[in-house]
Amino acid sequence: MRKISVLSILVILMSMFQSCSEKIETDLTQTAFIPKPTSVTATGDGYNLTKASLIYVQEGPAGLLSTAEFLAEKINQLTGNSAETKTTNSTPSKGVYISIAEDGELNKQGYELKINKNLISIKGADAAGCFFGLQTLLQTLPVANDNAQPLYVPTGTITDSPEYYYRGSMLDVSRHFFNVEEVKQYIDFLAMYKMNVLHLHLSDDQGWRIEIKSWPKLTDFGGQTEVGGGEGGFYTQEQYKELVQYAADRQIMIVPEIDMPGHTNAALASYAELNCDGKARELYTGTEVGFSTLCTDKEITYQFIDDVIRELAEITPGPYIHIGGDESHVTAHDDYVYFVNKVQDIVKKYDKKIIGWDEIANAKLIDDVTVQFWADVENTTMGVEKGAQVLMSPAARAYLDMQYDSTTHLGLHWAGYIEVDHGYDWDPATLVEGITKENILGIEAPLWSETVTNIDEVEYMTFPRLPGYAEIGWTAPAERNWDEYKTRLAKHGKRFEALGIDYYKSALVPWEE
Ligand code: TNX
Repeated sequence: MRKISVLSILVILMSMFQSCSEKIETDLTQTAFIPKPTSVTATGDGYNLTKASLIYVQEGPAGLLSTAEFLAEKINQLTGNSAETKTTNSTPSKGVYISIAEDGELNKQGYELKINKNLISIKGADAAGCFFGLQTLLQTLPVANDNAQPLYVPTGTITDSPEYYYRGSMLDVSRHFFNVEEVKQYIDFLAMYKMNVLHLHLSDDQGWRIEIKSWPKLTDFGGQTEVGGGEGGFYTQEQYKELVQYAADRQIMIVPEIDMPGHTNAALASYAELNCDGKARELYTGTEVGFSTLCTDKEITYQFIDDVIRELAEITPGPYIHIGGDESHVTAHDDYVYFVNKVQDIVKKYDKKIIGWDEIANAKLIDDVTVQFWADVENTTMGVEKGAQVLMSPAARAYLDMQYDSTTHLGLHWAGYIEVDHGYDWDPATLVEGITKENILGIEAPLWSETVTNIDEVEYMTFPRLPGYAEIGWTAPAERNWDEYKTRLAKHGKRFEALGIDYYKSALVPWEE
């Protein structure tokens, strides 16, 4: 009897000792931030997040409240608090404070995150900057806190801003359809790493995925299958708007793509009149490319495109519409050029800017066009000569559907294998001769989905490469090198696991046990 109680006292003492000695990280420079911030200085103390109960938002500027609410939700999840948000017109002395910097004080999309014992201040150049500052703050914390440990944020100051304006990823929802919940999950992944664009590849040979009210068969018929013969699907305009809002709350814009004149079999199957021979095509569930084309000399084709772009522009608040333009192998060159010229005018009429795959550089190119470099250097440099900006998505470096190595059970390898180091270790501004930083709008990592059928497979191809693309877009090349990056990435493995992300455990990364 006596023995047991001595033992239990001992156990209690030992566990007390253990929790007292639990090391609280107070050195902000030790956090494995991805993307790497411009500057981090530590002051060696800790802010007790468990005590955070009020998140103040500067009164006036738009777009801050969604960031505050996002933060409140995270804090409450982690600490069990019931932190609330509140607007104020003066800097508080305690809690968390989100505000906008003076004009010119910080670079666009940039922020200053200042943590001291009593106050966490997130000051953004704009609303986007505030959200990115919040993401940095979240990286100082675990993603989950199941045993409700007290949480401290190391004190210090971070100032930070991105190298490129546009940092994105593309999800091909046509070859395989991903539903609203899955797309939201993808948006969450982008948000964690300060990416600000989701490009949705909404139409291709295998399926049309966005409701167009004036051409209902596009989805009623053309949306009903996918690669392999599954049932496909589509987004109603209401669902698309829901995605746009969900993304916007995370400072992400959606760039919708309607691929044309090739990659259009789903439309050609839905409406016979879009074919030059007036005959509807069969639905297609294979993975060949380059066999379909809209009829470029029919009036109805341009009426169709006008309707599609008009409806899409109405539900897309972002400035861009992507017109595809790739691999139109069965469209005669002159017809292709004529077509792309006409489509640019239609997009412009609806006040949107154009992005297209690098082939569109063969057309005239109106003002403010962006060519997305994926394969052809000549096309891309021709685009630059015609005054276009470049979006960098080199297939051999940035395609998320490329296999990691020859043992990867998903994906393709026509552009080569992309191990995690190969995906990370390049500079958009020096990769292609003649294309320099001034020409580059940003970078995008596309995930084509011929072989990718569900969100677990999306995760496997995306992680751990996505954080690397986020860092390429955000961090200056002089501040990046693989050997240092891989040690930071290694610390994110636990975060992926806690989030249930099914990632590729590359042997090149020293993952922490
Ligand atoms: C090429 S990249 C394509 C897509 C395929 C992809 C597969 C581009 C503009 N076109 O149609 O899905 O390869 O990696």
